[in-house]
This record gives sequence, C-alpha cells and structure tokens, in this order.
Amino acid sequence: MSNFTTTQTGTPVASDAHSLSHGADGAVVLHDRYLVEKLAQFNRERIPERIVHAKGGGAFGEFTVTEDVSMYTRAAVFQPGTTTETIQRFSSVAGEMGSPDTWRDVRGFALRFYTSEGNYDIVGNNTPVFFIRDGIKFPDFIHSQKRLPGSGLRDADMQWDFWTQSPESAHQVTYLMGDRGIPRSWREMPGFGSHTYQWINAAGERFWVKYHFTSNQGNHEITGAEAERIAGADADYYRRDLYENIAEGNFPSWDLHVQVMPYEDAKNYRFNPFDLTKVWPHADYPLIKVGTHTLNRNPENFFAQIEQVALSPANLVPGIAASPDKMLMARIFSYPDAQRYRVGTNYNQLPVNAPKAPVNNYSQDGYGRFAFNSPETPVYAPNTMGGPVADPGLAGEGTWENDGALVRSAATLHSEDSDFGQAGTLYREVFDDAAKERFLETITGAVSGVQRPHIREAAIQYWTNVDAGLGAKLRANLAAGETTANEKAEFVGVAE
Ligand code: HDE
Repeated sequence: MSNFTTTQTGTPVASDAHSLSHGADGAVVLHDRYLVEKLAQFNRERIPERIVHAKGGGAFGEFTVTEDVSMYTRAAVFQPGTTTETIQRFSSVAGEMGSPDTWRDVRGFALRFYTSEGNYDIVGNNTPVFFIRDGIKFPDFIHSQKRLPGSGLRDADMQWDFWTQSPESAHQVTYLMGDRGIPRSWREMPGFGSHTYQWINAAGERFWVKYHFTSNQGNHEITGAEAERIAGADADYYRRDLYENIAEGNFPSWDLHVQVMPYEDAKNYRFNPFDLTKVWPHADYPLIKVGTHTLNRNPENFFAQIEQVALSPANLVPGIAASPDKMLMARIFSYPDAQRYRVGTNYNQLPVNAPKAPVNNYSQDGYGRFAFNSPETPVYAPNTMGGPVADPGLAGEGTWENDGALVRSAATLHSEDSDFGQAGTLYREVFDDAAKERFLETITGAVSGVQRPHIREAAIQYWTNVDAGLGAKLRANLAAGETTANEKAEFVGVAE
C-alpha cells in the first residue's frame, strides 16, 4: 500500500485512532511518540495573527505591461510587454482573524510582483489616503479602533475621541463612512498604493508617482443593513467569493494606472505631495495606464501561502524607490519586523516569499534556515575570495534632497493643505445625493453610539468642519434620536 500514514520523520505509524496502552483499557504509555508528536504539533499550528489586517484572503496571478512607461522607470517589471507572476492578498484592517468580512472597514489591497530583479510589493488599501500622516501615531490609532483594555469590547467613544483629536483623519474617515466602506466583494473594489513613490528611469531621471488599480469588474458596494445580514450568515463572504470565482474560471482583473509628477513640481505643489492624507487631483496629474493584473490561481494551502505571505513596502526594486513620506518610512521598518516576529527569521526563504531572482549575500543561520551558499562562498565582505559584490548601478536606488535641523513637528503645509478640505470635496463633489443620504445615516448611527457628551460634540464639530450643512444635519439627527430615545424611555416607563 503506498498511501500509508507516517510520522513527521517519514516512519509508518500503526494507528491514527488508538494510543499505545497497557491492555485495551490500561494507562497510555509516554513513549507513544506518534501520540505525543500529533498533540504537540497540533498545539503549535497557530502563529500570531497579523496585528492589523488579520482577516483576509488571496490568490496568485500575473501582471502584464500593456503600455510603454519606460521613460519614467527602468524597473524590469514595468517594461513594455513584460509579464510577471504575482500574489495578492485582500484584507480588512481592524477585525481579528475570525471577524466577518463585511464589517465596515478599509480593505487591504496588497500585491507582490515576483520580478526578475527581486520581489516588488505594493501594499496598499482600497482607499487612496490614510487616517494619519506620521507613523508614531499608528499604535494609538489601532488601539482606538480595537478593544477597550478593561472590557475587551470595541468602543465608539474611543474611536471618535481619537479621530476628533486627529483632524488629519477626516479625509479617510469620510471614505470609511461612505459607500467605499463596504464593498460587495474584493473583486469589485479599486486599489491604491496610497503613498507617493519615486520612479527612476534608465537615464537616472526621477519622478514622483501614485498607483491606482481600477477594477475591471466595476466598483460595487452593499449597504450597512445588507452587510450586517451577510456578516451573520457568512463571515467569509468575500473570501468565498474570490475563491469560487477563480475556481470557476471567472478571473478578476484590475488595470494599473499611475499619476506621474515631475520631480521638481513637488516643492511648490498646492498640496504636500508626500502627505498620505491627501490625493493629487487627476486634473493636475492625469492617470497614465501601465498594464493589467489578473488573478487566476487559488492558493493550494491557505496557511502556507496566504497566512505566511510576507508583503512589505520595504520590498522595492531597481527603478522604484520610497519618498519622504513619514508613514512610508515607518512602514519600511515595521513590516519586516512584524514578519520576523510572526513567521520567523528566515521567512523570506519560505516558497511563497522566496524571490524568482537569485539571492546572493552574506546573511547566514537563524531559525528555519534551509537555503545556503556553497561552502567556497566567503561569509564576509569585503573579501578576495570571489564573494558577491554590491553594485550601485544595478541597485538603481532613488534619492532626493532633504535639509533642515532634526525636529519633531507637524508636516509643513502647502498652499491648499488643510485637514478638512479634500474630505469636503469628496463629500460635496464625489458623493451623489443618494450617497450623501447613506453617508449621513451611517455617521448618525456611528456617532449616536458615543456616550460622552464632549466627544459627541467634538464629532459634530468634526463633520461641520468637513461640511457645514452636513454638520447641521448630523446635529439635528442626533437631537431627534435623543428625543425618540427619551420618548421610548418615557413610553417604556409608562408601560412598566
Ligand atoms: Fe499596515 N501593517 N501599517 N498599512 N498594512 C501591516 O504588517 C503599519 C498602513 C496594510 O496582506 C502589518 O505583516 C504601520 C498604511 C496592509 O499581509 C504591520 C503603519 C497602509 C497590510 C503594519 C501602517 C497599510 C498591513 C501587520 C503606519 C496602506 C496587510 C502584519 C506607519 C497604504 C498586508 C504585517 C498583508 C499590515 C504596520 C499603515 C496597509 C503591523 C506601522 C498607510 C494591506 O507591520
């Protein structure tokens, strides 16, 4: 028989149903190594979940360049006609691993290109901006969105206290409370790199870029009521949708476009071009198509490939670089740090993380190491023994000019920078009347959950700063809600 059970070390086992015991009813013996191995392995199946973006799903695919953007970047992955294998993971932000897919939240939209020059990862969201503009506030922001230290419960007062004390959050919270907050599926939502990145072409000329992934399935959303119903019926609604569509050959795709800003424009642009809470209006820098990304292969093992994939904004390739965006700097440290903790020192040697390009450096040993250099390769540099040598020309790193004393300060504001300006534009000019109605209903519901009067008042002021009319309607709704609640309480009093 060829299909027999073995231990982890390949030895055939006698039974998967009966422990070794003294007589059929006697004590189990400790030297039943398979019993011990099975229980011990079981106890170690879970690794720490992602501290954010814990719930998700993903698939493999490929990206094909359909246009010529070589005048902006030398990156091999974006050269005309190039097709590159990819993996993509979608996620929600605040929910733990078992949380419902359809809770209102921002969605992670993270993909890796296994390029000929190493892994290139764009780790973005389904919104073009973010809640904060300095990474030092990220742990505080996430704490405020998750659970109270005492009760372990989520709390509207905590959420709105943070947001109203961090006015830079207004643009992203407007997205979150709008229709974009509950997509109908991961297939039917856009993706953004969000940050500004730098592209460098073969002549060494530098450009600033922002990434936009447009869904070829269109953007479709569901209402809060539909989302609540689905959350109760199927916590894995999005994960199931992606898996079943790919299994049926219905491959989702997105067109990648970039906005390109000439290097010199950054200094005098009307918004701080590196401020993650701001977008660049398309009228200023129109979308330029690059190519199409298609997801066409489901994971064979969810844990090995999706739970362990280590997507990171630190994974950059020649011709693509970071930018002086404080958030991006913090992320470039944080992701590899989180992944060393979650997956282990040599996480990049796991098949799902291993590049399709050769790895050639002097790192060695550490937990789980199984790939290594030939014994003749020296373990130090510099050396006269023919070991690998760093080549700045090949590395194609970006650069920019920065000056000024070391300070701890808010970002310098550009002419039209404000914390509420682009949020008001989104509400007034992008939301149609029906979307505005749904938006008012959503924020009324969310803010009515706030217990402390001073936080509730701050929330009304926050939305008034976004749009005075919106703030007034919210105030009226909350007052009416209080009246209704009082009437109900009185009624209940009478009924009792
Ligand atoms: Fe993340 N983020 N993040 N984030 N993030 C993580 O990395 C972090 C931010 C995003 O599917 C973690 O491996 C910091 C912005 C996605 O595997 C962690 C800051 C954007 C995913 C982390 C941010 C994102 C993560 C958790 C503030 C969109 C899931 C586990 C400076 C532009 C990727 C991990 C996947 C995951 C840190 C803010 C998107 C903790 C410090 C902004 C899509 O390292």
